[in-house]
Amino acid sequence: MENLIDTQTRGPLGIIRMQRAPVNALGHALRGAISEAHRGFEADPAIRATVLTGNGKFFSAGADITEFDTGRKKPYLTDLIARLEEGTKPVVVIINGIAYGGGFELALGCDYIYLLPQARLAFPEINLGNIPGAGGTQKLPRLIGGPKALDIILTGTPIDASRALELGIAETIVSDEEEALARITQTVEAGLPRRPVRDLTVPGSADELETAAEPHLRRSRGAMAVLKGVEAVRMSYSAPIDEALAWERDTFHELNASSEARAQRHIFFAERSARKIADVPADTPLRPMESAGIIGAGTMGTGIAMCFANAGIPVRVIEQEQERLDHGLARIRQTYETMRDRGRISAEEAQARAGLVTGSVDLAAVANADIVVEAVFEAMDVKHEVFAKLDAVCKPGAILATNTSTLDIDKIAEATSRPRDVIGLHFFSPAHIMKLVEVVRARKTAKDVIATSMALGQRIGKIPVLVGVCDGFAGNRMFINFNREAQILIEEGALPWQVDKVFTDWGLAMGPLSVMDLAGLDVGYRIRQARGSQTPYPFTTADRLAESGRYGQKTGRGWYLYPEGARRGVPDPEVEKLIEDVSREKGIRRRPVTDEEILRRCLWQLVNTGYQIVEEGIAQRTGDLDVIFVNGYGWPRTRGGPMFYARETGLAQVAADVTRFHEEIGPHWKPSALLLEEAKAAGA
Ligand code: T1G
Repeated sequence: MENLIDTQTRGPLGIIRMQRAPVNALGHALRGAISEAHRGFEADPAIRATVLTGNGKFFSAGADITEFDTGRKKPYLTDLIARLEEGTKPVVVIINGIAYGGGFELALGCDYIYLLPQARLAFPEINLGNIPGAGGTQKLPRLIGGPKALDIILTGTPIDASRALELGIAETIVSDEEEALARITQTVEAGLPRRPVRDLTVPGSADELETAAEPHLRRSRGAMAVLKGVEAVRMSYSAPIDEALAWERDTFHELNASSEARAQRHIFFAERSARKIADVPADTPLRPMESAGIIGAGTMGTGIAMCFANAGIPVRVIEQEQERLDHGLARIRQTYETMRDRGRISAEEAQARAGLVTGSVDLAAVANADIVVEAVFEAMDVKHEVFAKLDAVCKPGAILATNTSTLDIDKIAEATSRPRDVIGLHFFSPAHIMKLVEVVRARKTAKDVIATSMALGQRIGKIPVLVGVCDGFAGNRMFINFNREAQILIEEGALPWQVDKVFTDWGLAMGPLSVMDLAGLDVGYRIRQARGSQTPYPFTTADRLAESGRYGQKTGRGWYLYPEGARRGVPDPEVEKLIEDVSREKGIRRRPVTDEEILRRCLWQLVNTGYQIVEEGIAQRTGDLDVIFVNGYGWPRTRGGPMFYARETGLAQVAADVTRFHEEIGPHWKPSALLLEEAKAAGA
C-alpha cells in the first residue's frame, strides 16, 4: 500500500505530510497514520513542535465521504483532533491548498495556522445536508466570532487566503513552504507556547448571533442542517466545550442518516461519475479549445456565448442581419452590466467578459474557431443549411455542435462531410445560468470530440452529462412524459392547482402546470403541431388553452389567471370548465384523484422512462438522470433526483405500481425491462 503520509524531521520540527490521492480525504487509515506519527514526535525529545501539511492542490478535502455508509472505524477524526489538542508540544499547520470540512477542522484542532497563497477554506457539509462534525461549529466561532462563523458554516462558500487572514483564522500568509518552515522554526526556537483554539473564548455577544442567523433561517425552508447549524453556533457561547462537541458529533451522525443527507451524498458522487465514459478513456487527448463561434444571436445563442466569455474564451456570434446581431450583442453587454451593478462581478470583469464577445454577419468569421455552436431556428432544413455552410468554411478538426433540443443529430450531421466532428450541446435556458449541458453523442461522433466537449462543459462551469440521440434526449424525454401524466390525471378528475400543490409540497419550486405557464403554452403547442400524429398522447386541454390565446404568464392567462402581471397564478373557473368539457368529450367520468396517486403516477412516469433510457443506452447510468434533473430542471438536491427517490421508495414497489398502471391505464406504462430486473435484484 502506498504511504498515506510522509514524515521528516528538520531541526526542532517534526513534519507530517498527508499524501493520500486524490484529495487527502481523511479516511480511517490516514487518520491512524497521522495519529501515530504525532505520537512519535511527541515522544522524540529532539522535536519541539509538529508541523502538519498536505501535498499538491490539497491540504485535505475532509472526511472520506465514501466511508459514511460503510460504518465508522477508530480512530475517529474527533479522536485524532483530541490527541493533537492533548499533546505537550505545539502543532502548526501549513495549509497548502484546499482545506474543506474535516480538513479545516483538523487545522482548527492545531495551535497555529499558516497559509500559502493558494489556500482555500470551507465547510461544505451544508451541501451534504449536514453541519461540521469534528469541532468546526465550536472552534471557528472562538476564532472569528459567531456571526462570521455562521456564514461560513451555512453557505459552504470557500474563502481564500487573504480573507482567512483578514477574518483572523490564520497567523500569516507565506509565499511558500520553505518560508513557512523557516518562520515556524524561529518561533519554536524562541519558545512557542501551546495555544489550542478550544481554550479561547468566543468574542462578542450571543445577541449578535441571533441577528446574523435570522436571514439564514428565513431562507432555509426548514432544512434541518440550517436549524442545527444555528443551534450549534449558539452553544459555542453558552455551553462548556466538551458538552457542545458531544452534541455536535451526535447531531452530525443523526443528520448524516437522514434521507436529505443521503440524497445529497448521492448527487455529489453522481455528478462525479457522470464525467466518466465507458468507451472514452479519461486520458483521451483533447482537441484545442481557444476560440468559439456561435451561430444565432437569439436568447439561446447569446446565453451560450456568455458561457464561453465567462470562462475567458473569445467568442464570435454570427447572425444574418446586422440589426438582430446588434440586438443580441447589446443584450450580452446589458447582462454583464446588471451583474456588475448587483455586485456579482467587478467592473473590470464585466468589461473583460463583454470584450471577449464579438459579432459578424458573415459566417466565414468562424473559420478559425475551435468550436462552433449552432443555436438557430429549430427546423431541420434550417439546420442543414447552416451545417453545410459550416462544413465549407470551418477549419479541419473544428467541433461542430448543435444546441437542438428536438431534432435528430445524426440527420444534422449528414449535412456535412465530417460527421465525426458533429455533436450536440444541449444547453438549458437561461444558458448562462443553468448548470446542465446534455452532451449528445451522435452515431458517428469521434471519441476525442466527446472527451473535448465534456472537458469544455466543465471548463465553462457547467455540469456536462453524456446522452445519446433520441426524441427529447434524456431530460426532455422524461419531463414530457411527466407532464403528459399530469395532463391525463387532469382529464381523469384532478385540477391543475391540485397537481401543482402535490409537487410544491414534495419539494419542487413550481408545479408542472405553473412551469408551462412560465415557459409559454404556445411553445409546446407549436412543437406538437409540427409533429402532428407523432405525438403519443394528445395534450388536449393544453392545446385548447393555447388555441384560445392563453399562453401563460406572458398573456396574463394560461392554466392560471395572472391578474395585473402577477407572477403567481390564481385558479380560474373558466379553466375548470374547459377541463370538464374535455373530459366529457372524451367520455371520461371525472373522479376524485388523490394526492398520492398524482405523485406516484407522475414520478413513476419519469422513473420508468429513465430506466428505458438507460436500457437503450441513451444514458450511461441512472445517476446521470438524477444529475440532469437536479441541474437542469431545478429539482431539489435534498430529494436526490427522481431515480434516487425511486430507489429510496423501493424498486419493488415502483415496479409493482408501474405494472399495475400498465394494465389499468394504457400502453404508455409498459414497464422497462431494466426496471423489472433491478426491482427483482433489489428484492432478492
Ligand atoms: N471523500 C471522498 N472522496 C472525495 C472527497 C471526499 N471528501 N472529495 C472528493 N472526493 C473524490 C471525488 O469523488 C473524485 O473521485 C475525486 O475525489 C476528485 O474530486 C467531520 C464529516 C475537494 C473541491 O464535502 O468539494 O468533512 O470521481 O473531481 O474538482 O465535519 O471534490 O475521481 O473517483 O471533485 O479538484 C466535507 C467535497 C466532507 C468536500 C476537489 N468535504 N469535495 O474538487 O476534484 S464531510 C467535502 C469537493 C466532513 C466533518 C465532515 C471537491 C474538491 P473520482 P473532484 P476537484
